[in-house]
Amino acid sequence: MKFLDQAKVFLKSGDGGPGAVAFRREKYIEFGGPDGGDGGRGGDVVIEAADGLNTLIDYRYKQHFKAQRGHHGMGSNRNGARGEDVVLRVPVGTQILDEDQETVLCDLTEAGQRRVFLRGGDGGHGNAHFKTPTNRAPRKFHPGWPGQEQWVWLRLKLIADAGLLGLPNAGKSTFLAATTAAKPKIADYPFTTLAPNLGVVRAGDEEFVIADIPGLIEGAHEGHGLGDRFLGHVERSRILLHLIDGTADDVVASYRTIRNELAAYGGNLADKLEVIGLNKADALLDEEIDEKKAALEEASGAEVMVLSGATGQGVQKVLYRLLTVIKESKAEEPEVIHAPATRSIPRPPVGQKLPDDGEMRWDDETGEWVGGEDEDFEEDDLEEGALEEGEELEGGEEDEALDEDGPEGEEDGSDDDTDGTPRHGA
Ligand SMILES: Nc1nc2c(ncn2[C@@H]2O[C@H](COP(=O)(O)OP(=O)(O)OP(=O)(O)O)[C@@H](O)[C@H]2O)c(=O)[nH]1
Ligand SMILES: [Mg+2]
Repeated sequence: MKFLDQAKVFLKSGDGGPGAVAFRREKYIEFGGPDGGDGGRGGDVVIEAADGLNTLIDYRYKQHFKAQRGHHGMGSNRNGARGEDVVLRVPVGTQILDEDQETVLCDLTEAGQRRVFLRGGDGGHGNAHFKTPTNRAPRKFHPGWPGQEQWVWLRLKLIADAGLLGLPNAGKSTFLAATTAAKPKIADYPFTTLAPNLGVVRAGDEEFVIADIPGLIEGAHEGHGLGDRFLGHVERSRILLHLIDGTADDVVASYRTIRNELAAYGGNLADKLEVIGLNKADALLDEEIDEKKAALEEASGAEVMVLSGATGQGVQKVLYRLLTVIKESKAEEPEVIHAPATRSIPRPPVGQKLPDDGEMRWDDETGEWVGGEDEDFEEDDLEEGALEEGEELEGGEEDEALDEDGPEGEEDGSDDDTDGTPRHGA
């Protein structure tokens, strides 16, 4: 399977549906009154962490995700139906980043986790809502609140308990293949592994996940070789297994190269617990093993384990060591990742112009909607609306007649608005 660890996608939640303008019209019931229902809420954009996925490859082919808009309200006080949500299924360990590729907006670390990332716009009120003692037959309605839209980056950081590190050809993929059911490509040339592989190690009742990532070379942090971008995948692991090819002439130089790259990468990688493995022991003479082990122990100041991924020598001991550390670490801190709070933009305050009018904008710095006038919607503002059924329009004419003849004729020219905005034609 192809591995893709980042993708840019466009998300949009559904607009709210417009409210309806309708009047009750029945035989023998004169001036039946407004009965236009409210519009439905737009669908949300939901992000869900799904088990069994380990790539964002799907998002290379489809990049636009739009939730359905809310349905419009109807006569007889029927409210519009809610728009359907759009659900993005992503692998566990996916982060959602802002367009700047730095700000983490959402972090999905557990299977089944669901976040409403962009909320659908609320539906607008139908004319039944605008009925007041002074305007008993309003033709006003609200067009509904717009959905939110945003370009974001999806970035996958695999969550493995243990990360395999080493120079190309150190035998990382061979180790993964020997200890798990994974079948990574193995060959005696550098950069055989081009993308991370995950495998589950089963040790008795226990299991843990290890990640095999492409080999690092000197200068990886400057982009040499495949660079260090795959190090992100072991950033979240609890322990690193640093494999060193025992057949190399200078094992200490191999060790230092990787340690330097970890330090250059930053984050907490260089401080992570590390098990050092002198690998390919089957191809070494006993005195070579002793000599190289001693040199590495001196350079690292830590115990060095001797193993051979090819023959299985020493492998169980290494797994046991990894498992012990992982278990201790899980007992101390069940969750390695502290997910930052999701940031989402609230809808504009009711009674203000929609951003579509070019008058209100979300200001990221103040965290508020800015601009826009404090005025209500007039039906004149709306070119098209919820006037779906022709006969309901006629009802509106009766309503004007009623207004003019009504006892509160002197109040003509202002409607139920608190701000007293003049009505059209006033
Ligand atoms: N003798 C011996 N050879 C090994 C051992 N482990 C791996 N090899 C050989 O070393 C070569 C590289 O092995 P890989 O497992 O592909 O190494 P890698 O670290 O994954 O390499 P990259 O993916 O390029 O970073 C292959 O030819 C393996 O057969 C071992 O324990 N003993
Ligand atoms: Mg490999």
